[in-house]
Amino acid sequence: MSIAELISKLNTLGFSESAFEHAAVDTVDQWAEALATVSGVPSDYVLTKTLIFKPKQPKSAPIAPVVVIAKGDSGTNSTLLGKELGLKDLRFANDDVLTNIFKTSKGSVSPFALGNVPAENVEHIKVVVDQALLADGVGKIAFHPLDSTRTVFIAPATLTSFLESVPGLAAFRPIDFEKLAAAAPAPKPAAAEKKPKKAAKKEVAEVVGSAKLGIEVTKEGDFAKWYQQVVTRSEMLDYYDVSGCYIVRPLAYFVWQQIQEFFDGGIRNLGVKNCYFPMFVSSRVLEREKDHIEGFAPEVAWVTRAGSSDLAEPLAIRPTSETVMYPYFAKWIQSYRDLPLKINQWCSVVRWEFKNPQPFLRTREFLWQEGHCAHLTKDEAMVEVRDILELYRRIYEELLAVPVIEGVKSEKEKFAGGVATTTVEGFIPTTGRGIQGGTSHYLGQNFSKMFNVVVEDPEATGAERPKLFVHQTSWGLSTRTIGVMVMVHGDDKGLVLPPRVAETQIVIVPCGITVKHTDEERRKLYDACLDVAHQLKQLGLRVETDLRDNYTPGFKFSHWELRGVPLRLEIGPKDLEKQSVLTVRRDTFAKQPVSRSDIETAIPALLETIQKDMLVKARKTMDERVKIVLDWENFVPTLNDKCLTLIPWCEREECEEQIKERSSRDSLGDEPEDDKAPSMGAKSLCLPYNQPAEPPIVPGQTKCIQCGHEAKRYALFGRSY
Ligand code: 87F
Repeated sequence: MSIAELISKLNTLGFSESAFEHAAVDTVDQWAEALATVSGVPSDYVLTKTLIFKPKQPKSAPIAPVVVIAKGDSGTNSTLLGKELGLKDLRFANDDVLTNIFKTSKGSVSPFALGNVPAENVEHIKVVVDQALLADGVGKIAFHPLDSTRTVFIAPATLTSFLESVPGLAAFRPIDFEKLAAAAPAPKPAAAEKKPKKAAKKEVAEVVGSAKLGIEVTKEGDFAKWYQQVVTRSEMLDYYDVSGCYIVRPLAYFVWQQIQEFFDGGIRNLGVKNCYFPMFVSSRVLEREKDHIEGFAPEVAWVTRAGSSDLAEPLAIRPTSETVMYPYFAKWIQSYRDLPLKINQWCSVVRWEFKNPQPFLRTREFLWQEGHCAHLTKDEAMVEVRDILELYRRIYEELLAVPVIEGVKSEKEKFAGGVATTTVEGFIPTTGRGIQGGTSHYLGQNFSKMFNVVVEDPEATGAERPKLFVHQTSWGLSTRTIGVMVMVHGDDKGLVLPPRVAETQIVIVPCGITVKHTDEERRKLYDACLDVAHQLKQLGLRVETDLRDNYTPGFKFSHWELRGVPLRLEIGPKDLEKQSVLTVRRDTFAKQPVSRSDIETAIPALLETIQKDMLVKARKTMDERVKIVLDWENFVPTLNDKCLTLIPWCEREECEEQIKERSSRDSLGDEPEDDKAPSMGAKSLCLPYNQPAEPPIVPGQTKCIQCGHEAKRYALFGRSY
């Protein structure tokens, strides 16, 4: 059984989370330590140990192992257990038994290894389960899903269902190890063993609950940890007790609201209206478009119960709203005069992914907008697809100062339900990976045929007017935008926010007040800070004044730097005398005095400069790291230099699969840059609209760098999120 097979089996038994990855562990203590560094694990869980014993038996007897599934800190004395089970001389099973019967090895033993036991051996196995794992109130139980570098947290009921599902396995036996030890003549005190485990658990809780101040790692040094610390410690986001779900705190939500405001204005100009559809989808409606939903089905979350009673019909939670909306398109569109129909909704969607969750980038519930339109003609629909893509580009570049590459997806990467997918692709320099930023699809008539969204041909004459299926578009952009922005601009001090989306654009910090200064002098300085703040607020700028008297200026600088505030104004007694303020940019830390009389022009201009410079800098980095590659030999080395590639490509799906496979194989043995990267193959990110001019693709002459077929265009390939 593979890990994936095990997880999908557990899914059928009530388990709906993902496995957490960590360093390989051999002991319960190491396990606790490893989990303490993993984000998103449940706040309360029980560690376990699974022990495989073998009684002394005649050689001719079939091997009859005893599998003990116990709480990590339960005393599992083999002599007492042997007595209880009426077995002589219980000993730990040797490696042969682990390898040949359970197909596992020492550090990785778990109850799930029972799923590997050949049928002829299963009937001889005894399974013992520690009562302490089955008691009321036990939350989640931790096991390795066949491999000690991963952990799943499952409910006790899932464990028992799993055991019951192993074909041929006799009933398991619950044993109260505490009672067993207490009843024994000379019980070994289990207390000594218990203490360190409790301490280990506390450590987990402390790490989860801690509110450390700064960023403890560098962006280059440990990017995954850096990102996690930046988003949490800047107070953009917090972890939640449902794995893969996060709280979007005001600082991040403000960014989202700026995006909403901009995009709402943009789509209003295009004649799109906002609306809201319910989040629940009946299975009948969801599955009406079978082909489209098929590949996505494992990610659909279902509500099956209300209170204590099962629903008559389970309800899906929307992962996207095509099938929710289009039956109503069919109802509302009766004539070509009802076209175009253009609607958008801002909502959250749920996709129960099992890949590693990442704040903003991959979360099980996320905020997005989804637009859905119906047109009479393909041309009209295509214009809209591109208009929306242009708005997405502007959100990235003009609001978030993140450069993107626009293009069209390959056949393999497009939305399977549609005809063509256009995309804006971002780039994360630190990992060298591309990231899909937003997609705008031309759905053609695929959905209108499925949902019967038809009008009469306005051009036709006579009584029998032929029906025309409408041409549809759909487009979506999510809070992933925020994660991309953080990854692109953040630095070792924390978040760096572009002024247009910063909740606080300017922080004013009084400086240079010492014990030598009088209360009067302090008050004058504070008043000056408040005056400047007032003046700037009048201009519509978002300003904070940090007059807290229990923190030093240095502490305040770090506080606001961590939170990404684009501009700091320092005002000290000397500045008062000179009638000036000192400006300090968050993006460059450049300092520049500004005269009080110039504030109203200089500060807004400086914010604009910061906004512009952030994009220029990010674009320069991206441009340097998007490389034209003209032969396969340079493909993987270029990826390994943390670059994306532009390659002459044949655009065949088969070739794309080969590129992924070959680039993954060729890069084995690389420095691991994060958990996924070492052997990650390259995907096509898009066929950019803006094609390199040099060297030109010559029809009939230029070859695809992978397969040698005729190259059609340059394609952007890279490792990606
Ligand atoms: C996950 C589960 C079920 C993506 C899914 O891109 C269905 C889907 O249809 C699914 N994940 N998709 C494709 C979404 C296509 C399209 N929908 C409107 C968008 C933008 C907004």
